[in-house]
Amino acid sequence: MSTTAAPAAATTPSITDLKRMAVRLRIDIIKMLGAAGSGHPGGSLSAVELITGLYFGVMRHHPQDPKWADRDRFILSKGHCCPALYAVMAESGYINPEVLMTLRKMGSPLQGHPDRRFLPALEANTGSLGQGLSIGIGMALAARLDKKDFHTFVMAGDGEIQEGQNWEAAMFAGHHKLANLTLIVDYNHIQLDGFVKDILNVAPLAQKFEAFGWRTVEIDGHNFDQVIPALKEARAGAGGKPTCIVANTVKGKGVSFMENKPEWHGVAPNAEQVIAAVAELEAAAKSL
Ligand SMILES: Cc1ncc(C[n+]2csc(CCOP(=O)(O)OP(=O)(O)O)c2C)c(N)n1
Repeated sequence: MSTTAAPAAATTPSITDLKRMAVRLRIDIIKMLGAAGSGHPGGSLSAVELITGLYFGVMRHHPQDPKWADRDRFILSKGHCCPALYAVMAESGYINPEVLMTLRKMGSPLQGHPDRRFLPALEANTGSLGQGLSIGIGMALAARLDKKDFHTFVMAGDGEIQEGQNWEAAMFAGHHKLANLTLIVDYNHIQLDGFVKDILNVAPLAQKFEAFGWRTVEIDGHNFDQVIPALKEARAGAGGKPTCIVANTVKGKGVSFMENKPEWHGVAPNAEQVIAAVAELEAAAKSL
């Protein structure tokens, strides 16, 4: 059990600082996946601004005391995109940055899908899609019962939303008005091997969640000017309902040869591709 008091409120970095951080995280993700030789670049890259906004703009958390009882919870339900989570955890101070390059290696705390046995600072083991929202509901209910004001954030993929368990969970959270719960859907329009609209369309997503009793907001998930206010309003429990943030994103964002291409869902870049991707990202950082 943690005994550490609440950390001093951190000042939110400027939008320019957040953008620079997002580029750094994308470079980490590419290098980690290149070193591992396997993994999921597309959905890791699409989630970067959302995860950066959470860890550096909105969540109350305490990297020096990961089990601080009043911390906000974050569950990456689309667990295959953990390179983005590990990169932001390193940037925050939960993980030694040197460990990032051990991704997917035997004995590494950074397993191919988040695993608390090896990295206890994680809130949940994920990777079997469709379960994160239900786990988050459990945490939000516990907060209500314990009269604690921490918030639980869950991130799911748009393909993942096809899983039926999400809809039972959505119905439950809406019915119980779990305003201390936020679902962020990384709506990058692509799932494992094709476009969501062609395989099993989830649209209109915001209207569906509204019908289940949620407050919904649609944003550009790469624009910090939209990401930060949407996360802050959700954190505040606006509307007295759970919030679903439908974040429109681009799979593979930031690396032109990966953007919007289903084939980059679950293939690591080779050495040449790592060099090209990092060069492109570094060039983008210079113009910020
Ligand atoms: C229950 C379950 N079924 C299948 C898979 C295999 N799988 C891994 S990623 C993925 C596609 C996920 O698509 P999406 O949620 O859109 O993720 P993103 O595009 O953000 O990577 C699938 C089917 C899984 N991990 N879990």
